[in-house]
Amino acid sequence: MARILITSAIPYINGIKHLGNLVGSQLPADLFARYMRARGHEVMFICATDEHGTPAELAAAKAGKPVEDYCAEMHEVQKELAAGFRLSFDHFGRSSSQRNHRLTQHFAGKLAENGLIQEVSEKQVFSIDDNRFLPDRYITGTCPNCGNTSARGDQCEECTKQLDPTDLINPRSSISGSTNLEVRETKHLYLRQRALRDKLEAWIDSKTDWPILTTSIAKKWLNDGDGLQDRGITRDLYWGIPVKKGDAPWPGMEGKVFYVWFDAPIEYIAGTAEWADANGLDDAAWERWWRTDKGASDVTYYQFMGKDNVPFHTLSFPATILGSGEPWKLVDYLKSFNYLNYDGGQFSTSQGRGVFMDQALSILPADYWRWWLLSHAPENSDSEFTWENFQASVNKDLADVLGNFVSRVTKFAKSKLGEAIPDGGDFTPAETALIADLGARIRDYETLMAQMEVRKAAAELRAIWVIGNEYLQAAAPWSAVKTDPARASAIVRLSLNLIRVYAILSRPFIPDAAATMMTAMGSDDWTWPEDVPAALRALAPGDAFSVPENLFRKITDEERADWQQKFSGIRT
Ligand code: B3M
Ligand code: ZN
Repeated sequence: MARILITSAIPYINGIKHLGNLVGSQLPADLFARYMRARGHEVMFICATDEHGTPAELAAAKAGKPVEDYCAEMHEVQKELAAGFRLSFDHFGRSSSQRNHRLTQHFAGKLAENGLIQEVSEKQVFSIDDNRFLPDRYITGTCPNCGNTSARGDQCEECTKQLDPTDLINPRSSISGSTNLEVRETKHLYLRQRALRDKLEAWIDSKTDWPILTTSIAKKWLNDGDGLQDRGITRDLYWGIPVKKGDAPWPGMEGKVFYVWFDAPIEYIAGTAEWADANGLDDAAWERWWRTDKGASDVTYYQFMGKDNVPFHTLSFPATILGSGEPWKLVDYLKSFNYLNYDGGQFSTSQGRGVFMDQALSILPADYWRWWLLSHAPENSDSEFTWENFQASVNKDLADVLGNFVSRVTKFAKSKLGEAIPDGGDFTPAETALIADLGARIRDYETLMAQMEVRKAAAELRAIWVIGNEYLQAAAPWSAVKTDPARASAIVRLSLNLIRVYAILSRPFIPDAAATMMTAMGSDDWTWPEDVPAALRALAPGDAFSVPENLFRKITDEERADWQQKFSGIRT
């Protein structure tokens, strides 16, 4: 039994995530976690909400709520949606937790001790009426390029020109509207990533098994232009983790917080500590996942994320870990994803374009989405969600192939042989062939799942479902029952056992349908089918089974057209 640590990129707190976000991190991480648990490994699967930074402050202001309240509410919303999608986190934490405060301050303190923090003086806009420094995007004014009167201090959204706040004509505070602004000197902390460049490069070079997408992004950032840059890790914001050196104050840094991207990945560790706290366990319980001096040297750590998050996880976060000089666990394997597009364009949170997690669950149960998203995961290139494709996949794969097999077998068995597992004779060449085929495919499926080849694993699973239908078609118990009832019993017995095996194999993808299948077979034995012939005799003859309700329904053309229309515009 191995010990497997899995983290998914932690979603921003400001708003509900769309399906593109889901398939790029949390969902494939869940697939992998479920698979590894099914194989009997010890799994720790952590996610959280990413709660700090300007976007959180702005979203709270827009909602007219104190940022603390806004984050607490949105955390609950995201947690519930995660549960709705059956994301099986061991803990869904919060980057604003006290655990993360302490750990973030701890890392900053260690980095400072090791000479890796530089204090830099900068000029920044101070709002006298708001009594605070303003981050660039908190300043509004007229764009010198196109005349847009509500350009932001970092960029004009009309003409897309990148701006400095001092470029703006008639600048004003986005908080109060005040024009009473002046430029003042302020100090910020920089993480000296350049000093860690060689260490980072050697570490990345040692990861020869990483997906090309991951390595190419990491190398690009390591080598492009001037190469790895030192990075500001503090901000003048109210909401965030106060800048401290461990437990001690940091002179000159009063009123400042750490940059959201400094504390967010540390939440992976803090989230595991939150898990221990929530379960009444001591520090040793989470440290054995993260500290190689405290038991984590036999842990394999996997991260899942969209490609835009790769630089922070291959350079910045490792710089924090390596720079601390302490024996914290570094990621072993980083699985990254391209983007999922939506119906001829992009999913967009700011524009409300696409299908969002709450909307998806309001029209169909989680399994339908899980299956489509995972079987179309944007692994080797961007992929696209269209309603036609969604309808076709659901109707063919789930309803026609898997659902139909389960329904045909159970209905036939019940009507001709009664509602108990029949006693069947020995396997004939037809069953032997099925077992050989199934066995080979299951071993393939295992390999693909272990390699996190999500799309290929889905295709293999579908092929496994197909061979059940083919077997049933060829064995034709409906004919056999007239001439050779014992043979019909044997076919049905095997087919019912196959349903149980399908439940086990399919569970990482479609956990609810898997549970329905298992319950219908009157079993709760989720043992992985290492030994296929044995697994196909696992249900005891005489035990009751039942005909499950339709596992999957088909999506009609009217529904498809209706949803296409409903989600074509902009979310309000
Ligand atoms: N919150 C961005 C995102 O949700 C960011 C990830 C943080 S991972 C430590 O895509
Ligand atoms: Zn402009």
